Amino acid sequence: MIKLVVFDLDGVITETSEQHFIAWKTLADSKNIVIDREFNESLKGVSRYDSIVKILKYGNVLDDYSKEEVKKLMKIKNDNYVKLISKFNEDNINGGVEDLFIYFKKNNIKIAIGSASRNAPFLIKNMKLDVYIDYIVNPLNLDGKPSPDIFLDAANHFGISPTECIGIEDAISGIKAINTAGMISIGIGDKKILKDADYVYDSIGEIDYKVLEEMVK
Ligand code: B16
Ligand code: MG
Repeated sequence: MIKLVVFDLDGVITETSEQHFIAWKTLADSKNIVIDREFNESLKGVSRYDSIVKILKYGNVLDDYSKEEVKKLMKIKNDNYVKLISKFNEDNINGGVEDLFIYFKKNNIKIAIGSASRNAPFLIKNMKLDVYIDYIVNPLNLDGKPSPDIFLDAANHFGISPTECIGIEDAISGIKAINTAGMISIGIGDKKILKDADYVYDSIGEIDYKVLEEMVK
C-alpha cells in the first residue's frame, strides 16, 4: 500500500527548464561558451554545482576557474534565475497537479517534494501549493540524482519504507534515483527516453487514476 508520493518539481509540477536555460546561457555566453537547448537537456535534474561543472567542462575551461570563482558563477546564474521565476504563480502549475494532490490527500497519502532545486520552497509557496505539501527535501547536503538520496531522505523523514512510496520524475537521472531507492517510478515524458520507469505518461495530467487506485488500496 502506498503511503508517500515524492514529486520532482521542474518538468513535473511546473516548467522552469526554460528559465534555467536562459540563466545558464546568459552566463555561458559571457564566458564565450556556446550552449543550446539540446545541451540544456543534459542539465535537467542536475544540481547547480554539477551544472556549472558540466558547462565549464563543455567549454574546456574548467581548470581555469578556482572553487571561489565557480561559486561566484553559480551565484550570478542563480540571481538571474530567481529574477526570471519571480512572477511564478498558480498559472504556472501543470494541469492535473492539484487534482492529484487532492486525490492523495483524500487517501491519507503524504506528499513530498524531491527536487534538486534549492529554489523549490520559493516556487511551491508562490504557486500556493504549500497547503498540500508535507515535506520538501533540502538537497543541499545530499548526493544529486541519479543517487537515490533525495528520494530516500523523503521516505526516511516519515519513517516509511521505500517500497510504500511512488516517485514521479521527468528526467532519466531522476527515474534512476527512484528505481535505486526501491520506489515505484512514474515517468513524465517520452516513453523511449524514460524506458526504465515502471509507468510513463506524456504529461502529469494523463496519469491513470485506475492504476493509482490499485496502488493506494
Ligand atoms: P537550483 P528538478 C532541477 O530541478 C532542474 O531540473 C535543474 O535544471 C537545476 O539545475 C536543479 O534543479 C537545481 O536548481 O539551481 O534552483 O538549485 O527537476 O530536480 O526539480
Ligand atoms: Mg525534473
